[in-house]
Amino acid sequence: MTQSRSTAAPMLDVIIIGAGVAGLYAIHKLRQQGLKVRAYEQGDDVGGTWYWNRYPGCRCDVESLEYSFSFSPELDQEWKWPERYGNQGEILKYVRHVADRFDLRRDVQFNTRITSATFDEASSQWTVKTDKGETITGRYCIMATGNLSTPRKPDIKGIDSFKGKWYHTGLWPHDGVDFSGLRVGVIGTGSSGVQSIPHIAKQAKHLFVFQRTANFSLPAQNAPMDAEKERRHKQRYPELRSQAVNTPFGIAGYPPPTKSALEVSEEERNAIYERKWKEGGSISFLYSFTDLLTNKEANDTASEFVRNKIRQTVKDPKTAELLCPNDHPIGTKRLILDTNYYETYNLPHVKLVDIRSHPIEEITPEGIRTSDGQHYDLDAIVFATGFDAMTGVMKEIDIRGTNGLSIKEKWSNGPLTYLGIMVAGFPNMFMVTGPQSPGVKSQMIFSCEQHVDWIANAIRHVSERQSRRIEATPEAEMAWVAHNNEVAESTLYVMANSWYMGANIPGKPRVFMPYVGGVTSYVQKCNEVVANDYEGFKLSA
Ligand code: N01
Repeated sequence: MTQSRSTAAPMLDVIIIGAGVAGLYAIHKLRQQGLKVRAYEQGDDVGGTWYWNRYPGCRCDVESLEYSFSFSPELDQEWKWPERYGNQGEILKYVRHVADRFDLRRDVQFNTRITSATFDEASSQWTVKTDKGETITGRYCIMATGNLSTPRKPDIKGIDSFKGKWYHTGLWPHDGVDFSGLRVGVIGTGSSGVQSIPHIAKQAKHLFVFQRTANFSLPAQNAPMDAEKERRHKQRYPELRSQAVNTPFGIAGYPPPTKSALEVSEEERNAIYERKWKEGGSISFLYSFTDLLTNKEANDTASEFVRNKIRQTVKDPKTAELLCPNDHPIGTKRLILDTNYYETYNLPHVKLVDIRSHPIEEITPEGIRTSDGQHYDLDAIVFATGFDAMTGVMKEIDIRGTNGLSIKEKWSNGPLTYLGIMVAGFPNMFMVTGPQSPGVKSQMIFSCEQHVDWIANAIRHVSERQSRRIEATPEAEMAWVAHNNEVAESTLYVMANSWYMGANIPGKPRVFMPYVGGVTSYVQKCNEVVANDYEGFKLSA
């Protein structure tokens, strides 16, 4: 009989789970504070989401000059982004460069999955276990585990009987996939599906897109980096970086709207939408008017503008109508940026299959059968079916706080956090961009840095107070969750069956998870908490 080997590693100040953008910055920041840290990473390299999501067409929807670390002015000046929006390969190259330039890899253990994390009351320490049989202890534990880290393959009858190859966009093979000459089915039309479909269509002999819900997508208008724009942006980097905090999404440089969509004539309104459409980008479009995310009537004007664009682009009127989203206001699900998505449906070998009217009944050894009796013969299936977002990864690790309470039990009716940073009953455990923080509704790297800086200060504060333990109080947590829900309810976001709501996972509690009160008010709140002597947190020896 073999026994799993259990070795005791030396105690750390901070255990970091994940070596994506958040984990890497946490290593850098906390090491500067003289702390002994180590990150544990499941993959064999750094990069997190940009390491796993290698599907063709994967590209960031925030411009590359903005989607980057801000902690090093030298890095800001040195790095050259080749395109307006970074593609997966470019962004991964950048993250790797950051890891090397700041010598971060020496504090990362790769190919290591954390299976459990347990808080010990007596010592005020966390003990984590790895899939390699190691046991590590540390004063603090930082969950730098990302929000979209748990890819989800749907539970479709017969799924394991398929004789061809299948792929998930969030777990794409590192050496790529050649679809040349193949009959391919893509299930899912969120960002991953919409970005990959035009690329898969370039190779496949036949492409069937199985769409349950149509989503809004805008043209990215991606292009090679404009040298003059880059020069001007780099000149103003410090100013733009500090302005980001005074914006709703943590992205500076977009003039905020001043008028309601209902205040202007239809002609003026459409001219503004047209200009934004040509400029490309979701922030710019959502900034057309003040009330697109709060007033349904205002939102309808933008939704209809985009639906008309789809009708003008897609030649077959029936396909165009199926591609027109009509179950949610524009922007209440992640607004997608694409390159040639709608145009792809004009290709003769690409067919949209409406699985809203005729759901997938089963996956057979040879393909997919829908409820109208149609069978689609396939050589490969691509699941672009998304993630168990925001809470999935936290629930996959057996995390236990005081009294042995697990995070899974604590969050059985949806996530409960204070500021999206801590959870009452889980002392000394911090989350980077956890639920109920703006994370996924902001420029992600900005929010990762803001949280890591806040956490680093909190750790320093605990030690200055000669305490060993910091935890959110249940009262502060309850008030924050209520505030989060109240803010969400005042917007149109709650009208969409999105992953923000947990709606994509059967049985997952329907709770609106991100904080949508905007980056400015969120950061103000975080700063106020500190100014008020860590209001809502309890320190103890
Ligand atoms: O996942 P999704 P994603 N049968 O959940 C469908 C970020 N991201 O990977 O809507 C049939 O959005 C599902 O249909 P429905 C970004 O934040 C960013 O595309 O549930 N269909 C939907 O169409 C994004 O929002 C970038 O009816 C099923 C799709 O699968 C987030 O990641 C790029 C199904 C899932 O869409 C997630 O995007 C990529 C089933 N059983 C991702 N189950 C950029 O930066 C699910 N679907 C640009």
